[in-house]
Amino acid sequence: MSDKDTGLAPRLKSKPKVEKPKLYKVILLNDDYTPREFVVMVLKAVFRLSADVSQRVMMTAHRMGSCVIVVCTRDVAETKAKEANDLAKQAGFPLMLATEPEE
Ligand code: TYC
Repeated sequence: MSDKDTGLAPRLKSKPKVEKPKLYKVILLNDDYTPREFVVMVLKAVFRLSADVSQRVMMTAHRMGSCVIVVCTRDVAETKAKEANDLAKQAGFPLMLATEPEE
């Protein structure tokens, strides 16, 4: 008896009902003027990183030119980057955080 006859054959690969959200990186960019302590303060306040992790992330950006802080949904990434960029602007520092889609 073939599948056609019984009508009981399982449907082939149905489309997943919930799409995986695309993920975005929040990237810390180095500059020559923002004080290290200010960068660490922003990482602790906006991203809730520990003092130790904030220091490491800041030093990685300082040495390498940039450092990924977190990977999250687009909405969260853009909100956090804006919060941090606004703090820097208010304080008069050129610190910049950018977002970019993850490959
Ligand atoms: N390079 C800055 C300095 O020497 C410190 C710094 C680190 C600035 C990381 C931005 O993303 C940054 N004062």
